[in-house]
Amino acid sequence: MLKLSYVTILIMALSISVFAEPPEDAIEFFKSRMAEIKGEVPRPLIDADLPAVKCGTPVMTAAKLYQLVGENSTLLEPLDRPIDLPETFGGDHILVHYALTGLDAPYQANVDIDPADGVPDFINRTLEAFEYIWDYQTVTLGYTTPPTDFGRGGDNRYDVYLENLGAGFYGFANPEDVVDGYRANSFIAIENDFAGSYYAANPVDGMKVTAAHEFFHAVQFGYDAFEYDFEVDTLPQTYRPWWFEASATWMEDVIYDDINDYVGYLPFFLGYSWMGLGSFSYNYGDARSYHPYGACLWPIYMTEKYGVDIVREIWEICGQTAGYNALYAMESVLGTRSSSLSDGFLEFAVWNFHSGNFADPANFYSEGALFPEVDIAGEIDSLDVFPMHISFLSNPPEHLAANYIIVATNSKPGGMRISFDGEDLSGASWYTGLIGYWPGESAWRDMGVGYSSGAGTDEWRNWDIDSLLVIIPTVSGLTPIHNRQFSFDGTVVYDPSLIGDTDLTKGFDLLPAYPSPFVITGGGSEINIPYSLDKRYNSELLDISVFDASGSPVVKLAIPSTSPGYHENGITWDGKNDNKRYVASGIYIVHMEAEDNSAHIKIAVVNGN
Ligand SMILES: [Ca+2]
Ligand SMILES: [Ca+2]
Ligand SMILES: [Ca+2]
Ligand SMILES: [Ca+2]
Ligand SMILES: [Zn+2]
Repeated sequence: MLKLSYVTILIMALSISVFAEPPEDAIEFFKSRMAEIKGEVPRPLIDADLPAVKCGTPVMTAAKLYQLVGENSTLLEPLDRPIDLPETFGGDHILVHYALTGLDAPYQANVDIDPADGVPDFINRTLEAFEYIWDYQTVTLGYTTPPTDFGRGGDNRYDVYLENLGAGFYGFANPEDVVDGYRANSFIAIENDFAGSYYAANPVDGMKVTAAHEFFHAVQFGYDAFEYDFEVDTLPQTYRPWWFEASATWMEDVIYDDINDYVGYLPFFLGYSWMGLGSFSYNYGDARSYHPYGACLWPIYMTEKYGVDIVREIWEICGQTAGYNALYAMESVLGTRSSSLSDGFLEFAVWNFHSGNFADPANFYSEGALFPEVDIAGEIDSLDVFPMHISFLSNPPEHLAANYIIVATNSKPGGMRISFDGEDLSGASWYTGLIGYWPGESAWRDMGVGYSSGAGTDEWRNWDIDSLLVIIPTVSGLTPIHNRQFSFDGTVVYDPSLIGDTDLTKGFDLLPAYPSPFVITGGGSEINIPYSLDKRYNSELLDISVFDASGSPVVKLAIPSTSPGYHENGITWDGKNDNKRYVASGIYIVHMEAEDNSAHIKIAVVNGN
């Protein structure tokens, strides 16, 4: 009866009126996958050069969902806690279960010198790591502690079981009881010795990244154990717990920055940039089975740009609503940082270009030099062939994905005119970026493709000061769209006359200011005017002034930084004129000028004093 009530709550919470009985073949699928993860049956062979599948949690959470919605008792036993692990060693929050002999015995089960306490040293290291991770995630980073397990495993401490898992699996977190409708307590099973794996020679490192990853799953279950995108009638094919995996992999590098296990999965993300952010697959060996780990770059981008708290804020919003609302949560937290899911995703796509040989650790990913490069969907390397079409690429982008089209400038003077026309999308939008790449000082901007038309034009002047122009169409939107690629058409035209800066809005630009209107309340209120700059203005003196509607000068403003690129933390104005008095309500013009260029923007001011 208890289980039934959980199911009822779950169904109400997820607002899904009809759950079909899971098909028998799907139940068998999950049973066999669970047996592979636990090493009870051999895993089907996949290419030995491919990285480990690593995490068994998605199978366990999907099996749990099936067991709940189908009330399927045949899935109960495979989901049970491990047995036959007689030894325990615990700390303040964690209890580690292990065996001294047999297949499950830990790495160097007979080594007990550091300290000589009757406990294998690998178990000492495991407990230390989990206690450190508990403190790091719940105290340092401020996440809520995993829900209590009601004394299971011996007491209320969180239980970790060392087991000989199947080849290529490092660990899993297993949700147990559903509490509050959609949260769950859990336990973790972790590989006992990492024999035969990438970490065979250094199992402590393998244990550490796995512990950071799996314990974050336990924390995630305390927010929403159902934070995945799925269609119950077509499980397992349509089950996509990508945000669980992306953020758990991100957590590995937050806690253990030097191990960099995530880098091994980036070829399946950066090398498949057309593949949607929400991709997931149970077909081990398929790029989509590794893609969710490589998707850790999305939270890495967000935290390197906005600080580590942003991921916790996303999970807090995920935890406010049962079921999958991660994209809305991202829209919300990026919105509080004057960005959005779409603007952030486009900037993320720009960051992803800056990897491998194009890395720029000062301005983009700090570890980008370790990364492989993005896949290039199209490359234009000759100035003789313009106008060049940029359509008919073999892999146009899926939802929340990007293409990269490179135009080599070959040091020829002039610039490019770009036109872009994306397929009309329902429930999604095209966001297209342009990068003028030069080592260490790329400039980029959103080319401003229309949200409804998906079309736009832009020009990139003086491109010979860049080595490459990169066109980056992305598809964004809050509603997941699967199994679809979105086509686009466009042309790139070389124009040697695009030199100098006759265009008044390019080269540098002022972007919409906020708050709008700017209500002067005194006491530190100010308006922020984001701006972008090409690198040619690096050392030039820019003159920025505010004028009133009649054209009379009001005050001069300072530019906070002349480094090339887009500056969200822009030019600020406190609403005072040259005489340190607040101006009257009205329309004002902010004007930015250099010797050869100018830009301006109107702002509405309300004097609320
Ligand atoms: Ca010891
Ligand atoms: Ca316990
Ligand atoms: Ca690192
Ligand atoms: Ca949720
Ligand atoms: Zn995982």
